[in-house]
Amino acid sequence: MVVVCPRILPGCRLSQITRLLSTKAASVNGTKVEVLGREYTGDHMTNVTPHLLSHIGRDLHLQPHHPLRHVAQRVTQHMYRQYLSPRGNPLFSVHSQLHPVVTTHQNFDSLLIPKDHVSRKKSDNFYINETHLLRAHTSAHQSELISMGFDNFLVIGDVYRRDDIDASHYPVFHQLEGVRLCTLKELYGTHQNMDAYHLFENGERTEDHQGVHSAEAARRMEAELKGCLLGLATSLFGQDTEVRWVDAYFPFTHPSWELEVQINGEWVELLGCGIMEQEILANAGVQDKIGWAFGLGLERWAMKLYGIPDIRLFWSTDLGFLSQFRFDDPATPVTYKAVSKYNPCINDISFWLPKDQQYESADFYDLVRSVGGSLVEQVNLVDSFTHPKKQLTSHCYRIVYRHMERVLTQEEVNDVHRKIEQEAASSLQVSIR
Ligand code: FA5
Ligand code: MG
Repeated sequence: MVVVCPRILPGCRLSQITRLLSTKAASVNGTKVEVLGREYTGDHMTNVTPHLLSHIGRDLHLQPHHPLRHVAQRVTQHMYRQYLSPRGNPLFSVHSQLHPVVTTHQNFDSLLIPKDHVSRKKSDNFYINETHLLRAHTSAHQSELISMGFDNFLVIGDVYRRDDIDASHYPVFHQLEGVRLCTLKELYGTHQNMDAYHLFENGERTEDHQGVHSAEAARRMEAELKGCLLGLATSLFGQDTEVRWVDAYFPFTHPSWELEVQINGEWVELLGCGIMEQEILANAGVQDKIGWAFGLGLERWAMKLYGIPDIRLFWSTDLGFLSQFRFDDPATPVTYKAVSKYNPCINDISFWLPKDQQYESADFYDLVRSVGGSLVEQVNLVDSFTHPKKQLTSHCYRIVYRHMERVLTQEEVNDVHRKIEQEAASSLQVSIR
């Protein structure tokens, strides 16, 4: 794999560019840019790099047991519980596999972002060409989904922004978007004199509401939106977690707010939200509804929830990181423990289980921890089979040895591994194979 040119720039020789990395999911080759089976022709706006494209297709939010997936599932479950149809089914649909390449119309125009707005700059986005870019936010899908007839939906996906790389910034992160449109009846329920209530009026735009919205309808929507999101924050972080609302501005919502939470003594933005600009709904063919929307960063929520200190860790393929999230119930409480920067030593151990005695894997895990102490990072059952004739079951465990502060020697590891074998044979009555 040869990476010769950091990005396609005018002045970068074609022969150089054509040797750029080609991955399964996305590649750039000359002026041809391929992303997840779609092909585009690059031009003067193209600034996607092979390194950036290598993130496409990782789909961290869809990977079983990945912390971002656990968080996405918890948000989804919260929304399912909050909003049920009269027949008891969840109202929200989930769209988590939408193609990450969108048009400038989707990412900006459909959201009323002015033509000269700073957020369109080439220096802030990853453009495929003049008309297409890697979505900079999941809001890019709002308009098309509303046009398709969806009233309550979530969009979950990877988003791309040109940014510095440090502990809290990475050019690829994940957002979860929520959109809810309500009719008058859905917002107010059924009252005797429904004529007294209305969603729309022909008034002045104020700090609190758009000119087309009645002040009361806007207030109700705000209360519902904030209630839903505060409920989400307390269900994930606990009742005592301090959060605060901050007034914000987005071209596609008014009024708008951000929700912040404290992480290590600093206020961190968890999401942006607001009452959707009515023009967006009208452009998508919706006349009789009012909408709210929010967009949250899954990494930010996961960092708070699990105490993960660095956004780059989400991309780690190190089992020391991933194994900490290997649980099926996304609500399992977990606090992340730092992974050593030293290389691991991996040793397997196989034994026959005792025939006439109770055996639990948990007993072996305890034994490994008590003999191996801080040298052991992980123990996992990797194979189990029963011999048909002998009627004996064999287990194979993989033990990952790694120290937080120093390199381990193979002899040191072998020594501990032998002790574990001896101890297991004598106290658990297993026969080492
Ligand atoms: C948006 O992207 C809006 N589309 C959100 C929105 C949706 C507002 C619907 C109103 C209605 P913003 O750029 O602030 O806004 O990002 C939203 C959230 O994504 C932030 O609150 C944060 O949680 C997360 N986020 C933003 N930038 C980063 C980053 N560089 N790294 C990690 N997470 C980020
Ligand atoms: Mg923001």
